[in-house]
Amino acid sequence: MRSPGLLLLLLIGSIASQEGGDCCQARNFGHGSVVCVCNATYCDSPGAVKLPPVGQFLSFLSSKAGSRLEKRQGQVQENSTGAALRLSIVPYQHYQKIKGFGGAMTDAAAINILSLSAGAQDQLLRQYFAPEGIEYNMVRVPMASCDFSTHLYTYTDTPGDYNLTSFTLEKEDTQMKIPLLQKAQALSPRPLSLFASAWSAPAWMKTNDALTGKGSLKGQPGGPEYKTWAQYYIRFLEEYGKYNLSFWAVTTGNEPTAGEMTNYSFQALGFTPKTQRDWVAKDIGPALHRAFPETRIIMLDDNRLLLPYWAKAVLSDIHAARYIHGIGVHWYFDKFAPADITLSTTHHLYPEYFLIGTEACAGWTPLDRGVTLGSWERAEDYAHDIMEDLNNYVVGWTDWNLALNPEGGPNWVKNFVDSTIIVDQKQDVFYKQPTFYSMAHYSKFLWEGSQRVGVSYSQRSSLESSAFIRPDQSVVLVILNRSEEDIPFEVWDPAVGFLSASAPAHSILTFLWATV
Ligand SMILES: *[C@@H]1O[C@H](CO)[C@@H](O)[C@H](O)[C@H]1NC(C)=O
Ligand SMILES: *[C@@H]1O[C@H](CO)[C@@H](O)[C@H](O)[C@H]1NC(C)=O
Ligand SMILES: *[C@@H]1O[C@H](CO)[C@@H](O)[C@H](O)[C@H]1NC(C)=O
Ligand SMILES: *[C@@H]1O[C@H](CO)[C@@H](O)[C@H](O)[C@H]1NC(C)=O
Ligand SMILES: *[C@@H]1O[C@H](CO)[C@@H](O)[C@H](O)[C@H]1NC(C)=O
Ligand SMILES: CC(=O)N[C@H]1CO[C@H](CO)[C@@H](O)[C@@H]1O
Repeated sequence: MRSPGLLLLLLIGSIASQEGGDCCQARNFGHGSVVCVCNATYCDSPGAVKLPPVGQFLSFLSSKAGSRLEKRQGQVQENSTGAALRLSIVPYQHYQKIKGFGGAMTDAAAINILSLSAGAQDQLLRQYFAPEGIEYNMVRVPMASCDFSTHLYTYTDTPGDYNLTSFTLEKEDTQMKIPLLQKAQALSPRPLSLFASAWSAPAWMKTNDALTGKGSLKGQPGGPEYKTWAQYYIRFLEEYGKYNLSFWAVTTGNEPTAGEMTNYSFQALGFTPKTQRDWVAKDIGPALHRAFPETRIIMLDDNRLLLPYWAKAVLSDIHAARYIHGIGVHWYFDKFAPADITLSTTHHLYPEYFLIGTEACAGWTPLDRGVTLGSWERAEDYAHDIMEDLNNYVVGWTDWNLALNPEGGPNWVKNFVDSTIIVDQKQDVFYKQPTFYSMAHYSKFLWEGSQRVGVSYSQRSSLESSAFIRPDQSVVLVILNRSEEDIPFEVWDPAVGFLSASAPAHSILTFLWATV
């Protein structure tokens, strides 16, 4: 018989691990901040967050100095703290509702995750999808190969197979991505919103007879190639459906400008705004509506600097617009495309279509290429871009590869980039990068259906912020300080009172409190 003392110890142990709060096993690689090291038996995790009673608030801090979702509980006060800077929540200013946050299950991500021991794989998936992790609810799934694959393939590489009789999923789907997606779904308390993006059509359907480089579908929208390409999407959804994986949305294709204007060294399929518009109106729109009426169509799936131009070209046509639900944006070149004149302008022109981030990664520019373990600069780039998007009507943000190796691959054209989780297979460990926590500050707290509200500043400040009311009426406030100084401030929510706070230099803070 077990002694009551041991039982009590076991109980306390299991409560502690469910509630998280385990410390980051920090490792400094000399790039500004630290990574958190996880293995088959240990990983720091924020735990399931319980909303404190009215009158108290929680704050979570991550910083360049090394804090990682460090939890504090505080008392809401009746009176102002006297701080010069006051951020007031303006609950009657209502903006967009949140869809969610996530990453992409590429071939490379699946290869890396599966290279770990079973225990470490489980830890990694829990970090993203379980209630004790950062609670991703969206996953982007490439249809067939992209640059983050080890070889070139589509699901119908038999020339002239317009009826798609040879359509088959690849082993990357059946043995890697699908089992991992099923595990992710099993860990998540809510249904995951999957969305699919294709990089290239089979070579035989294309003007350049290749998956890579500059080329588009042969013929015209409404013609055999465009029709078959729409049916290929339907076949993909049917095949994944056999594994109980249903898709919330499909995009009209990854980066259509890549195959149209540039000679990409990897998989691409060119569309102009006109061919995208007409393909939706004549082919994929009606075909998807017939076969999968619940599945959304997201147009663009390319850089926001193309807005509002592409939205106008596609959505001003009622035959295309009736089938489209949202506009997907990538974050590359965001510095040259101010959020207000791209995102907000598009929102005001087409308020009934949601805007959503469908791809972003660090380490993609020639001057700053690949993995940098522990970079806080990249964490700030993420946190800033997400906040800027959210403050300009974007409803969700999807990171690129869920996991990469220390080189930033595998990638068959050596287009290596960074990821929120870097897998070191040799040591059976994975590193959670600072960018992982940037995602966490939003993904863990902003449930689907949370609505952005106003924040008013008592004085000018470079402190960035975004506030939301969740479906249970609790408030989430995310604060980003990208500067060197610490200055105290207070938050005023007319519904509850004053919160005394301070954002350390180079930090991300999430506040959470109940109002009812
Ligand atoms: C896993 O990490 C924990 C915490 O750092 C450590 O105590 C343990 O020895 C590690 N396990 C292995 C197998 O390395
Ligand atoms: C808040 O301010 C009022 C008016 O100045 C004062 O009467 C009250 O005692 C203060 N409450 C607290 C908790 O300090
Ligand atoms: C495609 O299917 C149609 C109808 O079943 C058939 O008439 C046609 O011959 C098929 N084409 C090819 C290339 O197999
Ligand atoms: C799919 O789900 C159904 C019902 O939940 C279940 O009966 C079936 O076994 C599942 N199939 C697969 C392939 O997981
Ligand atoms: C595109 O690039 C490939 C090499 O990546 C090259 O072989 C080909 O000639 C280029 N085509 C054009 C039209 O520039
Ligand atoms: C809490 C706070 O506002 N901290 C700092 C954030 O960054 C700005 C910009 O330099 C500083 O002025 C603040 O003191």
